[in-house]
Amino acid sequence: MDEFADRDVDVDQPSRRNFLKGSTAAIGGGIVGVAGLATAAQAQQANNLPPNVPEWMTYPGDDTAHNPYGLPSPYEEHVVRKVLGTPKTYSAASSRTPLQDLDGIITPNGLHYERHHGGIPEIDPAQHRLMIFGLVDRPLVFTMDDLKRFPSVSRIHMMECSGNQSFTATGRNTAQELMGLVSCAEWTGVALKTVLEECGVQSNARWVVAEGADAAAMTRSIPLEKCLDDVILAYSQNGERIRPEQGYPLRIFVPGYEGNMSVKWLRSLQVREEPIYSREETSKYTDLLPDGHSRQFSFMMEAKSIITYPSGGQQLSAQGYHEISGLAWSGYGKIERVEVSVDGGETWQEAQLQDPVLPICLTRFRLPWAWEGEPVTIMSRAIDETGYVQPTLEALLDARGRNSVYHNHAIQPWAIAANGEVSNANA
Ligand SMILES: Nc1nc2c(c(=O)[nH]1)N[C@H]1C(S)=C(S)[C@@H](COP(=O)(O)O)O[C@H]1N2
Ligand SMILES: [Mo]
Repeated sequence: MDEFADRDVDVDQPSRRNFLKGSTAAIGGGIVGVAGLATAAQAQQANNLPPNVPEWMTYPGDDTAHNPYGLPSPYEEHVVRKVLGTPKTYSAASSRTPLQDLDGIITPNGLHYERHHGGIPEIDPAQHRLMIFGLVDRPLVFTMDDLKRFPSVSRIHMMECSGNQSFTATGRNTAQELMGLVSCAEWTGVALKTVLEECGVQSNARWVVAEGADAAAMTRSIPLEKCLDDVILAYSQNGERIRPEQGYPLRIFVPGYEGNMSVKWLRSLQVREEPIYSREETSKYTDLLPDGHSRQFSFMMEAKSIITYPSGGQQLSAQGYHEISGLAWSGYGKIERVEVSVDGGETWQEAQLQDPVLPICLTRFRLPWAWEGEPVTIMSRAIDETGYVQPTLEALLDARGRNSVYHNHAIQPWAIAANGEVSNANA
């Protein structure tokens, strides 16, 4: 296992001098107030604007329309997951989180990204079992009720597909299209360590093989050491039971590792001496290096970040003050620092990190910025608590060659045109 293979990527360390040079972000321009009413539609709506009493204050709200399970405002119906292209079948689809439309760090459950290889199975939790066998003293079969009787744990973690921002992607422009295969939720369940201890792991055991109860029978080998550390058998997501898309009623959640290790609809765990070398760890999810060897295994998700405002497909409405905002994360732990460049990578300024800053979790960053109306390229780079600096695409390609599909964690630059239009500067 060579988890550190790509951590030798050579990136310029930010210098103190560059910080000072870049930190001229005086907040100019002011915030634009309610402007003149330009269109007929706006003029019609003027009746609802101050100082008038808006129409919706003139009668009681319609409580017959009460939703037993609440939905967002109809005015937000554009904020949805998105499937790229026209997938042949939805069962082999991935759908992406609209990163550019979300605030904070938690992904609402209906917007968590999805990736499934054999569709979403409809599982009756009363008939679902988790079987643990192999190198254990007591092979056991657990019902969902059995698992809920164990002491529980809750942790907020991001999860990212190794195919996020894939090296082979073309024609993508928004944050959602480019990097929407990352999401973040509070996961609740039982520590795998607790359940494995109940079964009694034998001394020659090194790996745990997780299998899903979907038509793809997704199967991955996880190092035992990781399983005894922070892996969760999760049954809840942001407080409610895991959604069917996310693995109802049970998934294994492997913090910091590529998303495909977090097997959904978990039905069995086999404790072994060797990995099982499943389809997902031979024909897929390996990374071909220039010398013809493959990186095996490439579990870890590296430090990464993306500016979500302003980002591709958006338009700056005015010159002057804008808050640059985005997300950073690392499979190795906490985000230490995020730096933002508003001059195409010449100089870098330190962004503010919004609390909480949690390990293996999306971290929100912000930087006040005055746009003078000139064309600029903006970008962010994450530095995690190991000191690792998110590389440029060129540095990453130099280190890894051009055969890889997965694990692109390069800096994502956005080009802002003089008219305020924002687009993918790599396109
Ligand atoms: N059983 C099963 N588990 C699975 C998959 C699958 O197809 N079947 N897809 C994997 C992949 S590739 C990823 S990236 C994550 C996606 O999890 P999500 O759909 O909850 O976002 O689940 C992983 N677990
Ligand atoms: Mo994935």
